[in-house]
Amino acid sequence: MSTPLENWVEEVAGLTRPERIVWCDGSSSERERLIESMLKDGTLIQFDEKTYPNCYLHRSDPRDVARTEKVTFICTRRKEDAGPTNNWMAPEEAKNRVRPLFQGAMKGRTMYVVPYIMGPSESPFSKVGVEVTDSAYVAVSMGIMTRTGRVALDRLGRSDDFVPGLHSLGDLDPEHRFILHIPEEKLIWSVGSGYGGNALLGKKCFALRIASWMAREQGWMAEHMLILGLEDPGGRVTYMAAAFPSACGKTNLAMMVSALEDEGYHVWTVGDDIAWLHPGPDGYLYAVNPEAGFFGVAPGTNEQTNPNVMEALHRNTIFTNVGFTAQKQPWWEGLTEQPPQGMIDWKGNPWSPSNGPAAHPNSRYTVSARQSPSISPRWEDPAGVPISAFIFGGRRAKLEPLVYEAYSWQHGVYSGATLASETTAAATGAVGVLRRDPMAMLPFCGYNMGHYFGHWLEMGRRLTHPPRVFHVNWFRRDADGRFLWPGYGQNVRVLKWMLDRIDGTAEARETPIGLVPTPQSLTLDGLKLSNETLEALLRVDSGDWSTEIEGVKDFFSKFGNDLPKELHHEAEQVIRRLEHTAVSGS
Ligand code: OXD
Ligand code: MN
Repeated sequence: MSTPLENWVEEVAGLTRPERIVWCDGSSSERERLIESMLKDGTLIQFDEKTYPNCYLHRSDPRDVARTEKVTFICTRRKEDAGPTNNWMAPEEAKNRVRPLFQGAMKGRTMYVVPYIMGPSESPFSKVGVEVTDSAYVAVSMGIMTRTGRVALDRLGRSDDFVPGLHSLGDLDPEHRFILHIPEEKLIWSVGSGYGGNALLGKKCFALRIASWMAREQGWMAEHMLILGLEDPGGRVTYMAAAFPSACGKTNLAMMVSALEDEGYHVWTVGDDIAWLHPGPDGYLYAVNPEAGFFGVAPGTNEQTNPNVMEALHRNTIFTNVGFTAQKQPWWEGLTEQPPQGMIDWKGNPWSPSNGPAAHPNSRYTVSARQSPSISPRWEDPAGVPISAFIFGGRRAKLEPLVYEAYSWQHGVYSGATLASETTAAATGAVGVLRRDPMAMLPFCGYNMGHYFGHWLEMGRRLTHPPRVFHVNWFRRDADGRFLWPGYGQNVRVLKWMLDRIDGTAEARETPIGLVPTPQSLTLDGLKLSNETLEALLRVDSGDWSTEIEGVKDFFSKFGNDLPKELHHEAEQVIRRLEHTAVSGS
C-alpha cells in the first residue's frame, strides 16, 4: 500500500505533469549532481575554486528578487481567522484560481521531491515537511537551509504528519505569482517565484505562517526571532531571542564578535531568523532553531560588520544576485570601500557606477549554519535553550531610545505589538517607509494578529519564568542624519545591560515607555561616545511619544474586538505616564 506521501506526490505529478520525478536523499553525491547540471544550464556560475571552493552565483529573474507580500495569502475558511493584516481568500476559491497555473507547469521539467525536517533531527519539537519543486536551485538551497532527505523520510515513516508544499517556478511572470497558505489543511502552494522567501517553503511559509497556526493550537510559539547565547566572564551562558523586521540586522546580531571579548563577554549563535519556543517543565521557555542554514542579506556585510559570517561564506555557499568580479569572486556594496574594476553586475552586465548597484540591495548568501565559527555548542540541543530575554527592535531614525525594558510581560507584549520600522528591500515595495510590524511578524503570522496577541498574553500566564522583554533601536540618527550608535559588535554593550538587569545589578530610570538605562549602568569604556550623544540615545521625548500613541491607537483600531483588552489598557497606561511626566515636568 502506498504511503500518504506517495499518494500526494502522485496527485501533484498528475497536476503538474513533470518529465521525471527525483526523490532527494540529501546525500553529497546528489548535491554534486544537481550543481553539475545547474552549471551546465547556466542556473549557477562557479566562483574561483581556490578562494571560494564550492561557491556559486545564481542570478534570478530581475523581476523576482524579494518576497512579494501582495500575492501572499492566508486561506482560512472564515475571513476573520486570517485577520485584518493578511491577504485572504477562501481555500476553495484560492485553489480554483491558482490550480490552472500548476496545470502542466512541470512539462519537460524535473520534479524534485524534497523531504525535510524543521528543527534538530533528534528534537521532539521538530516537524517534517515535504517540498515538491521544479527548481534545482530550490532543491539544493533546501539542502543547506534544512535537514533533507533520508533523515526526514525515516522520521516520517508511513505517517501523514507532514506539511506538504507544492512549488513551481511557473513562467516567473509576476502576474502569475501566488503564495498560498491553507493552515486548516497545513498546505502550501507557491507558484511563479524562485526567490528564497517565496520558494524555500520550509522557511517563511512553514516555519512561520503554518507553524504559528499550529503553535496557537498546540500551546507553543513560532517567532521571527534570532537566538543567541551571551557568555559572561564566569562561563555562564544566558540565552536571548530577538525579533527585528527583515533586513534589520538579526543575522549580524546573532553572529556578532563581541566588542567586550577581552572582558569575557562572548556571543554564541543558535539561530538567525526563526525560533520555535516551547514551555518547559521548569516554567522557562525553550527555543530551538528550526533551520540549518542562514539566508542572509549580503550588502553591508564585511569583516567589520560580521567577521563570523565572512569566514563562513568562503566555502559551500550559494550567492544570489551579487556582483561577479574579474577574479571570479563575489562582491556587493559595502564589502570593500572601493568597488573592484571590471565587475559584472547582478543582472549579468558589465558594471559601472552609473548603472546602479553591482549587487541587488536584497542579494543573499545561503550557507550552512555549522560553518560559522560562532555556532553554539547547543545549537542542535534537542531540548532547546532556555530563553531569559526577548528583544524587539526596528529601524527608527527618531523616537525610540537605544534600549528600554518593559515593566511586565503584558507591557512587553504591548511593546512588541506596537513595533514599527522603516521598510527595507527584503520585500518588494517602497523602502524607508514607516510601518507597524508587530513582533516583526506582520508578513509572517498565519492567522488573525489580534488572536496572536492574545496567544502571547496566554503564554505569559502559563510561564512561571517568562523572558524579560526589552526593546532596542540601533538606528537612531542625529539632525545631520548620522547614526548615533556604532552598532554591530558594540551592541554587546546593550546585551550586557540586559544581562545585568536580569541579574538585578543594573540601574534603570522609569520613563513613560519603560525602564531606560541610567548613563552609568551601561558599559561604555573604550567607546568614544560624547555625553550629548549618550543623552540623545537615551532620550524619551514626551511630545514625540504622544504623537506615536495616536498612530498606535489607529493601528489597534484595525483589530476591533479581536484586540485583547490588555493592550488597550497598556496604551492607556503609557498615556497616563506621559501626562504625569508633562505635569511633573520630569
Ligand atoms: C528573510 C526575511 O529572508 O525576513 O529572512 O525576508
Ligand atoms: Mn526573516
